[in-house]
Amino acid sequence: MKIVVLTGAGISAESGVPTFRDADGLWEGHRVEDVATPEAYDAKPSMVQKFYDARRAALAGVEPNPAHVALGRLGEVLGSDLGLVTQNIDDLHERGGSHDVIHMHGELLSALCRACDRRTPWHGELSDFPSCPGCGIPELRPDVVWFGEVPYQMDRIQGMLMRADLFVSIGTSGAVYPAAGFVQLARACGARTLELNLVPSEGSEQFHEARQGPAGELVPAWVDEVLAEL
Ligand code: BV8
Repeated sequence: MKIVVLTGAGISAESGVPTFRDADGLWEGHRVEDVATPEAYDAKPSMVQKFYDARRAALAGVEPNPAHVALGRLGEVLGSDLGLVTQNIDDLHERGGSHDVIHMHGELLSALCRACDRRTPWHGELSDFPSCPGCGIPELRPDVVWFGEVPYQMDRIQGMLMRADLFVSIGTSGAVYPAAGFVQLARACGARTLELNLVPSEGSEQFHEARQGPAGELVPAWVDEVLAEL
């Protein structure tokens, strides 16, 4: 049984990581277009770097919740038959026991050099514009996909969606593309589709089944169901 899971900010909410659209549209006091676009970075690099420095630092104070751990358990059993794609840039899936997580919007704990394109694991700050360990040029930016930029590993993700028997979307508002379109591709290719979310998302109608509730409760229960059927 091939399963593809897509997660969004809602799966990390119970760990204390703020979501994007639950806090009256502001994101840690910023409008998305002021901090998550290449134009914003070019216009105010320090402000954007500080926004990500704060989120990177906050990771040290949060823990995976039962939803992350349940998906880790599912991956232990299914191995490569589970594809885990996340829109989140935190490392809670990895710390919850998942392997080979596809971060389609990048990762907070990685820095991307605009001069040489190298990626470097990064746990500290970038707003002091350190030199790239690879080329020595101080052009390191957060290794995240901003609006208008191309999400990572799209070919791999689309191949997984076309082969999936089941597509499950967890904790995402269905507001951002191309992630919000995955359910359509999976369904068109014959997969059953399930949404697990606190409230019905913008795309709820496109799923065969939608369950509402906190991920910390819904995801472990769903994983138990799947494991019982194997
Ligand atoms: C691209 C990374 C081309 C950085 C992010 C007009 C129409 C349609 C599309 C567009 C358009 N104009 C422009 C576009 C494209 C644009 C887009 O979709 N814009 C939207 C706003 C209209 N997309 C892009 O630019 C993307 N690139 O399209 O390139 C392309 C396409 C295909 C192939 C090749 C090339 C790039 C988008 C990536 C932007 N980067 N983040 C960072 O994180 O700082 S997006 C950001 O918001 C997050 O990464 C996340 O992915 C995204 C969506 O947020 P969610 O994760 O869903 O979180 P949200 O707060 O919205 O919702 C939380 C949900 O959880 C809620 O439903 C809530 O009810 C639920 N919840 C809360 N608590 C719980 C819970 N559920 C369960 N349990 C709980 N406890």
